[in-house]
Amino acid sequence: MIVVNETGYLPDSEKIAVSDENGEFCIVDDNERKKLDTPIAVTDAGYDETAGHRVYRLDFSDLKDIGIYHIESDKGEASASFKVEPGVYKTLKNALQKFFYFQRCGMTLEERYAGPFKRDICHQGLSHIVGSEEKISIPKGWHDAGDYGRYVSAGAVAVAHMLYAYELFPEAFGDDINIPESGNGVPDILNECRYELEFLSSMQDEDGGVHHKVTSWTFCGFVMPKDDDKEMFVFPVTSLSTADFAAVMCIASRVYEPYDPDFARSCMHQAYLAGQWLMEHPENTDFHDPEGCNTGEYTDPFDKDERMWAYAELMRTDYDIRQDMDRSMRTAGSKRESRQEGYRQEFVSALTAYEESHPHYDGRSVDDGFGWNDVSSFAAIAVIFDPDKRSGEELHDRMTAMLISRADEFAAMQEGGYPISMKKEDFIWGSNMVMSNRADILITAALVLRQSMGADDRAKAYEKAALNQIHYILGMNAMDISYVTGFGDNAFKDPHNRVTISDDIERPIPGELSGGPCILFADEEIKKYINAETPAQRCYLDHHLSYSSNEITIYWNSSLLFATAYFDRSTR
Ligand code: G3I
Ligand code: 9MR
Ligand code: ZN
Repeated sequence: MIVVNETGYLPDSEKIAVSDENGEFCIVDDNERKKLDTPIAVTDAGYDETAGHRVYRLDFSDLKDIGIYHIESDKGEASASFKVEPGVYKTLKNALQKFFYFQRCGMTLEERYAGPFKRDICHQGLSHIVGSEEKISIPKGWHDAGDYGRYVSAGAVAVAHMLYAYELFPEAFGDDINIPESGNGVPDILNECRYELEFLSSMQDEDGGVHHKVTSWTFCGFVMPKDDDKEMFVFPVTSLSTADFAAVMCIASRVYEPYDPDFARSCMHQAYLAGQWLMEHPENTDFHDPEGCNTGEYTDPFDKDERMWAYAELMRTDYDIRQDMDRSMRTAGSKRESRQEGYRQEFVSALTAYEESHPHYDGRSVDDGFGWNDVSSFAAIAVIFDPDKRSGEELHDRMTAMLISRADEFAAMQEGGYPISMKKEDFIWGSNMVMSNRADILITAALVLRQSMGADDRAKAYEKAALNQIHYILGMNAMDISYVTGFGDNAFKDPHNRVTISDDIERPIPGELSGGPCILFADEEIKKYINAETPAQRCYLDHHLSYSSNEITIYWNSSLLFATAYFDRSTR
């Protein structure tokens, strides 16, 4: 077996493939149908416990010419084919983003945008507030995943991945990915996120608290969205959702300001209200499904990181919305200063609590802080990239150290076996997001090193490590599978996605990232195929019934979109 990134490699980047046996290897040019004499350096990287085989790393970085190739061995093995070209990740990037359009709730997907995946409008009814007689309208938003629920923490995290990517490297994002808003002069990433932000906005109560989720009481069957006629419920307010909401509304108020100041102002106002609610409710409200309800919980026994993120963003962004939007006015006003001091104190107390009881409750080797259950790295980004350094030097340095030390740990993990930053225990539900989040942290750390520390060599090493994570996801793994639909000779085909299961179209929607290998034995289907001896990387089943290893969801796609957009930022 020879495994490669089946999408391809950038001409000037390091190029690594993996073989499970030693031998002589050569590159074959698929167009010319001839063997090349480009050298391939083979290193024995030792036995990889997560893969269950010995790893031989094949370095073919000397291959720089644009083309389509594959690798062959003297033992008769052949890899999938791959491209080498400067814009090699562009189509992938756009498909990962277009995925969000396909997840839109409450909208007819028209053929001119959706092609064969056109579908009727869904979930138009009012939603019943749990514990009251009241019914309200909760419009728009993205279906979370293979189910049709809409969950605030999940949505906020997906939007954060996308809006931080946009803030950090805006040059990666165009206005032409063929969604209904394309060509309106606003980058499509902002158009897409706005669809979710308007949903989020409707989840806030008048007192600032934000409801946890809107879903049916139990998951619907394998039907198209329009045929899901179960009653929808709005579940209680939680501190987790309120904090995530506050943070993401702050980011929104910054990035939409040049395009739509009124919308930006209303995001800031809602963030402010959420912040007030958090201060008045210092306890974690957590969330558990009530009796008989089985839709996603997104439960989290620890909300200090969410609060830390909210206060970091409020400290950075808050301005007096009663004043004009003029930037010069923003810096005036003592009220804002005293509010900021309040946020700062709350931030420090949440950060201290976080540092003292570092959770690790989901069993991973190192937290990335870039997913729905730990958002600490988002807080780091909010502080580190604040051009006004409103947190002050000391906190700025502390958050920088947090981020860099995570990146260092991830980079160090790539020493032996597959060049990936993963240990066995990291292959939990959504392991491809763990993989991809670590790429995102490595990228963010590279940006910090370049921008403020001038440490170019270290930044390059982080970028190289981040690309290896992407190579794994796109095919360089022990399953010899690409975990993005439509990308690669061996792309997975049978996601746990109710739309795909019921749309009568043979192929899946392209650009969906699978959750990936999961060692938790968490669905009946995969239990038939894995046991305690199965190597972590192989605890995967390309079957729609295996929701613990083969579902798709918004915050997995957005995580990979972050990394992919970074490596495609100059070829828009
Ligand atoms: O808290 C335990 C910890 O004590 C233990 O050490 C560790 C290892 O077993 O597990 C920890 O909890 C895990 C939790 O994720 C936190 O990471 C659970 O086992 C694991 O089952 C849980 O998986 C989540 C899954 O929902 C089930 O709740 C996934 O992260 C989450 O992405 C997924 O989200 C679902 C939504 O609920 C519904 N919509 C689809 C979406 C994607 O599958
Ligand atoms: O489709 C559901 C998926 O979105 C969730 O991630 C998963 C775990 O909560 O549950 C799936 O729904 C299954 C349910 O939990 C049990 N009965 C079968 C459902 C469809 O496979
Ligand atoms: Zn819907």
